[in-house]
Amino acid sequence: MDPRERNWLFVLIGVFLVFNIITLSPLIPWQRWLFWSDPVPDQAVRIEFGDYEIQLPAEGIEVQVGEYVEFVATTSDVTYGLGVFREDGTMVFQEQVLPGRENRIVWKFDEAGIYDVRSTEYSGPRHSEMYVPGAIRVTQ
Ligand SMILES: [Cu+2]
Repeated sequence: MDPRERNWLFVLIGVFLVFNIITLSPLIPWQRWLFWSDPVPDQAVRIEFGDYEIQLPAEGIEVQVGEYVEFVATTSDVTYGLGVFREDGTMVFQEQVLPGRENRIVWKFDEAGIYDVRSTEYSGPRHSEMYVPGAIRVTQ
């Protein structure tokens, strides 16, 4: 191997290592709990998918900023997606909802507000109807 090639290879390996060490570090605030802790949820919210409908808890979803919420999503037929969106349409998080299992995700909301729920997995011709505006209310 040419020495210049070898040096370039070391530079690439160095860039790879530094990038991964920084982005996976517990010094990054949002990585601290996502990767480096195993929080006990303060509440669990069950969401059921089936026949192109999203069934939220009848009492609504009320969450406080900073608490850990476990979303438990199930589907009675095909694969859907549980997507949570801010009012401006930007996505907060999403997970696939697979049949035959409880699909779990723990989340901590950083900002108070009203959040929408959409299906984020194309599930069939009525997929675009799977939209629940104002589904989650997050308070301080
Ligand atoms: Cu869908």
